[in-house]
Amino acid sequence: MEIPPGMKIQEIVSSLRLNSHIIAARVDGVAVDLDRPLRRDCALDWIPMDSPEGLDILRHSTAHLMAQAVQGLFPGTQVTIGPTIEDGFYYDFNRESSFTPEELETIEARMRDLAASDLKITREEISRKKAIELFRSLGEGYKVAILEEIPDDTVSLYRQGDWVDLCRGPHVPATGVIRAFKLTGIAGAYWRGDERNEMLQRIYGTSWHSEEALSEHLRLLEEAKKRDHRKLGQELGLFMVSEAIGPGLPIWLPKGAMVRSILERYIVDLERSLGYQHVYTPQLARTDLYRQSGHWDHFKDNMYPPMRFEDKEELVLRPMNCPHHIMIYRRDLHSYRDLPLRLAELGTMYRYERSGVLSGLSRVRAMTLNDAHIFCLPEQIQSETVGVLRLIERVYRDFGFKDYWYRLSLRDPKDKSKFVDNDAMWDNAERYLRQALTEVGIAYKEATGEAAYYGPKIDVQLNDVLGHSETLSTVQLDFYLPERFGLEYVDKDGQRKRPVMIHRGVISTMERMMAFLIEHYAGNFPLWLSPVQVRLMTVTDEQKGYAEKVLRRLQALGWRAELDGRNEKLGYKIREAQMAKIPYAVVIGDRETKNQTVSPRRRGGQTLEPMSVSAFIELLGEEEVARELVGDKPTAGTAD
Ligand code: TSB
Ligand code: ZN
Repeated sequence: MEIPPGMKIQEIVSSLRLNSHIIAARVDGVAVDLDRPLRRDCALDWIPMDSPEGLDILRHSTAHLMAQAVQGLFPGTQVTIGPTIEDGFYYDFNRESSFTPEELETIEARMRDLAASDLKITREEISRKKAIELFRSLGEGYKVAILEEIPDDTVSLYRQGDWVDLCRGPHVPATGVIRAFKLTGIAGAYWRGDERNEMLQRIYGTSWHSEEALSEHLRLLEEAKKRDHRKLGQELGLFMVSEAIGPGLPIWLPKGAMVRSILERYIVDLERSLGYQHVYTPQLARTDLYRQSGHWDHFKDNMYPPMRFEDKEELVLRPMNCPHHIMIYRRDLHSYRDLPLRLAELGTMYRYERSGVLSGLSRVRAMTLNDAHIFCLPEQIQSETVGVLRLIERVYRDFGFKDYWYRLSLRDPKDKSKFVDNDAMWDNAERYLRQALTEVGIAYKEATGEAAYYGPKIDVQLNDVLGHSETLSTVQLDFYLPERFGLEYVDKDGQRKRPVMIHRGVISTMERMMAFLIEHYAGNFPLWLSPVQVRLMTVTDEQKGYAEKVLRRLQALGWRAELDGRNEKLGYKIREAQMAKIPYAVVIGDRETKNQTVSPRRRGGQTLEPMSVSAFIELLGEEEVARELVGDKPTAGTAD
């Protein structure tokens, strides 16, 4: 088709009868509005609404729609910024009072009206000076502040009806395109994210290309809310965070501590069986140790500041355990025959994470890592890396993790401050990791800029119900620290050579693992991980003697059992056990007492026939060994 100069992209869309899902276009790779006229030869691509880029534009336009509704409903409210985020958007407003849930509904209704009016969305370019005058006259001080920092002479405005915003765009052609949206939350946020600034009112929302996509997303949000480890951790008495102690410094309550100690025993036993040697090292070290390791140069932003005593020694809380293990390696002169040396530790460490990124147990400031450093010969790199990958796969099978993927995390060659500068070293290390992944037959995605400062890594990313992923396991290949600390071994030929280090974490930090487990099982821990495995319950006081006998027998065999002998209705006791997500509620009534049996009931609701105590113990034993969830719907389905 012949396109006369000046023809608008929208006209091309119409004349080609392209589907109405095209909401923007790319001209020579740059995303633009459909309203844009074409003036010269160019490459033209379509941006459909249901593509990632299309959804982003749609969400951005929905943020504008929301701001228009808010300013129409609440005059005097100032707009600040309104970006898109994963699956949605927010807009921060300056308003005296915070928004209420009822007001969100009113705003949503107004947005629907504005969408129904199908207001045309138009772009306008004006000088920065004019824009400053305009927003000043509208009383929008924040926009003026933003404009004053923009270096460009011209800026773009977007108008819909009588509402205007400063924006780069692009946007959908008209408000009528915005159909499937929902406002999802309210929060406070500081202007420019700085707590010294005033608090603004943030409204979150989500927007989709179809009603079906929206309702599926809302369903997943509900599911995620039910599984949220912060909520379940509180309800099930697993952990707490105390304002008085500090953010990011979680407290493990007795039940959570029980799960943790099971995890620790599990992984330590498994590692010992694979030739790892466990050690204990302190959580403090001289700052100089971290100067030598390079943490001070490359990881300082995540470190707590040093402590000094009488100007003598300067100590820091360690952000990683590697240098301590390196000192253990250096204690002896190693022969090639001693390698690989696999030093492991449940190593407690401290990282200064910004308060905005802290979340329950999954991102904290005080944490204990299932850490190990493998010191090996260059010719052992491949087999050691493969060994770790196989260990990860084995562990994931035991926990029933299925929704995960591998990421090869590489440095960003342009970022010389975050990654040590040695091209040959990085290329070499990368090659080894790729070979190991290939040997195990693992597919992976690459991610630039995600490496450790000392080397590339293989990260294992676990997805949550919303499809967001976070790193659990990691395998990192390091030629750098052995060099920094002058590590050596004596080779076959009598020559001293440099060993290589593999840093690895399998079940990650106890904190992050616990967060994952709570969400993965929706609080329904399988028998082997349950803090309380069995709760016996009497029907009346008359069965107490027998019930206590059964309790002692179970406990003597190491089962985590308790007795609910309260004077409450049986139905009530069963419900409570179910709320506490205990795998077995075992009823002991008259019949059971007479026949010396028990009547177990599984957490999912399944009632078993009365059986002898030995039969019940045997059943428990089999279930614990299998490690699988029995009588529950763990990963799929709903949380309750
Ligand atoms: C594996 N030196 C290596 C170690 O030898 C190291 O510390 N690597 S790390 O920095 O990647 O951290 C290891 C793991 O700890 C990460 O993969 C992640 O699962 C977990 N982790 C990192 N930061 C946090 C945090 N703030 N809260 C909870 N867990 C974290
Ligand atoms: Zn390490």
